[in-house]
Amino acid sequence: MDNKAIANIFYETAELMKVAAEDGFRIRSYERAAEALEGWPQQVSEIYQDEKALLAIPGIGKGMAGNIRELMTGGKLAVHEEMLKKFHPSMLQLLKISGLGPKTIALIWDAFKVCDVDGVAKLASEGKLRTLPRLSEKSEQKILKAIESYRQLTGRFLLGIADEIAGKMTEFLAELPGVDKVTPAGSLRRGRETVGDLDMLVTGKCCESEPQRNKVIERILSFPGILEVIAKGENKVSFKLRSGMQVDVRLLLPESFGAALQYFTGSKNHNVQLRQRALKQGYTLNEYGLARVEDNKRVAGKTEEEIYKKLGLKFIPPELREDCGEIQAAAEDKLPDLITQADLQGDVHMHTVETDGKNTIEEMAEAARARGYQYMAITDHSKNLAFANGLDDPRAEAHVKKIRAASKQMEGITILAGIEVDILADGELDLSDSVLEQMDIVIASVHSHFNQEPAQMTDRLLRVIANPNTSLIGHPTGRQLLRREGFGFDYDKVFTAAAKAGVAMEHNAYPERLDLRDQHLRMAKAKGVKFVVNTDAHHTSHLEKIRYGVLQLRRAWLTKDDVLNTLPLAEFAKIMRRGRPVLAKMS
Ligand code: DGT
Ligand code: CA
Ligand code: CA
Ligand code: ZN
Repeated sequence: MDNKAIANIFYETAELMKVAAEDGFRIRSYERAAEALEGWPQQVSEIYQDEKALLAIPGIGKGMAGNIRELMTGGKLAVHEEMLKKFHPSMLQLLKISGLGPKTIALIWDAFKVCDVDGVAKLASEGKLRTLPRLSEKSEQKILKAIESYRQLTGRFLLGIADEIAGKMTEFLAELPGVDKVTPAGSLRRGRETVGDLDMLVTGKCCESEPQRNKVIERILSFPGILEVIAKGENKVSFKLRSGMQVDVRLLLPESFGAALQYFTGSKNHNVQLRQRALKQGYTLNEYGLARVEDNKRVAGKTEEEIYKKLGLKFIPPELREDCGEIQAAAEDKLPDLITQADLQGDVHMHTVETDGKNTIEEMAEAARARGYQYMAITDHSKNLAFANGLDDPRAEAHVKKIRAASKQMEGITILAGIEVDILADGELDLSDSVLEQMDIVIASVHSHFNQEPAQMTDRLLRVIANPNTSLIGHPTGRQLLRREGFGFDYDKVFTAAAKAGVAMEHNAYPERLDLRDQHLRMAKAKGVKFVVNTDAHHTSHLEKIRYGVLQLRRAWLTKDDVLNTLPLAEFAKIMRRGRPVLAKMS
C-alpha cells in the first residue's frame, strides 16, 4: 500500500464522518494526515515500523501513526470499515459528486435512507428532494447536472497517471529484440487532461510473423499489475490493470505504422473530417494507409507526415486533432507555431518547507537550474491557508529576505521572491499591501469559499484584478480533476478585465489541476489575456510535470507570444511588477 492509497482511505474516512456528523476536530485530523501523506516524499511502507519516523511527518500524531500501522499490517482500517458498514460503499461515490456536500447527503439519508448515485438521481428527477429543508427545485436541477458530469468522468484517469503507465510499458517492451517503436496513441498522445483507456502501438521486425508476434504478446501479458485479459487476438491484446485502467496494445507492420498511428491517435471527429477530405480527393483512408480509389494503389502509410502531405495539409500536431478548425487551418497554412517546453525560461510557482513544500529554497533552485531555467520564483502560501502553515506579514517579509539572500548565493539562476497569497471571500488579499509591494511576483489564488454564486465570484476576481499588487491569478477555476468541478464565474468579464489591467492568468500544470483548461485558455486568449505556466511544485520532483501544462497550452493553440515565462528575466520581471520598479537583481 503506497502513500496515495493510505491517504485515500483517510480522505474517505473523513468524508464519511462528515455525513455521520462526527466531531469536526477528529475529521480534520484524518484530512490533515491524508494531505501530509500525499506530499510526503518517502513511502511510509518503508518506515511504518519506526514510530519516530512516522511522527516526524507533520500532521501525523500517535493516533494516525497507529492507523497507518493497522493499514500496513492488515490492509484495512477498522474506523473506515465501520463507516462503510453504517452507510454502504456506494456512499463514497455520492461524496465524489460536486455540489452534493456531506450535509446534504446526510439530509437525504435521514429522510429517504438512500445513499447511492442512481437513487439520488431518481429522487431529484421525481421532485422529492425539494421537500427537504434548504433544498429547492433549483438545487435538484444542480444535483442532476452534477450527477451527469460525474457519470461522464467515472472510469477516466489523470493524464499524468496514464502517461506514467505508458512510460513504464514502453521501457518494458523496448527490451524485446526486434522492437523498433513503442508509442502511445489515443487521448494520451493528444494530451487530453483525462484518459479513458490507454492505446499503445508497437512496431518493428517483431511484428512481422506470427511466432514473433506471439512472443511479443506473451511479454506484454507479463507486464506487472495486470488484473484480467479482456481480449487477445493476432495483432491486438487488451487487458485491465489493477488500477482499473484498460490498455489496448496493437502490433503493427512498419509499412503501415504511420496510418495506424494517425488512425488510433484520433480524435474520432478529426478522423471523420480527414476521411471526408480524402474521399473528395479520390482517396480512401484507413488504419492501413491512404490509397487511390480508382485502382486501390497505396500512396502513403509509413509515416503520418506523408499522409497529411498527400492530402494537401501541413502536419497537424496531435494536440490539435479535436476537430476544432485544425484541418482548414492546415489547408491554408495557418496552423499556429505552438509553444514548446524549450521556450520556457522559468517556472514561477513553487513552495518550500517554509509552508507545505518538502524542499528548501536552495534545493528547489538547484532543481530548476538543472532544467536549464534562467529564473524561478518561490511563492509560499499566506496565513489564511492555516493547515499549510501559511505566512503572516512578518514571516512573509523575513522569507523575502531569505529568498533574496539565496538568489545572491546561487549562480546560473535568479530566484524571484514571491507569494501565493489567498484571495479572501470578499476579494481582499490575505497580506498587507506594504508586504505585497516587496514581492517580485504575487500569485493570487482562491483556496476557500469555493461555493460562492458565480456573480459573487466574478466580483471577487474583479477586485483582485483591480489590486495593483496582483501579478497573476493562480489556478483560476479551482478545479480538481475527477474530484471537484471548477467554480463558475463570468469568463468574459474576468478575462476582459485581466487583459485590460495586465494581470496574467496561470495555467497550473499540477496533474490534478491543469487549470485553466484548454477551452478556457482559448477563450481568454481571444480576450487578449497573457498566461504564465507553472508547476506549483511542492517537491523538486514536481518540476518535470510542466510538460503536462505545456500540452494543455498547445491544445489551446497557444504560441510562445501568449506565454510570459518564455520572456527573458528583465522583461518578465517588469510585467510581473505591473510597471512599478523591479526589485530583483538582474543577473
Ligand atoms: P479515451 O480513451 O476515451 O480517452 O479517448 P480516445 O480518443 O483514446 O478513444 P479510444 O480509445 O476509444 O480510441 C482511440 C482512437 O482510435 C480514437 O481517438 C480514434 C480511433 N477510433 C477508435 N474507434 C473508432 C471508430 O469507431 N471510428 C473512428 N473513426 N475512429 C475510431
Ligand atoms: Ca483511449
Ligand atoms: Ca482504446
Ligand atoms: Zn494554490
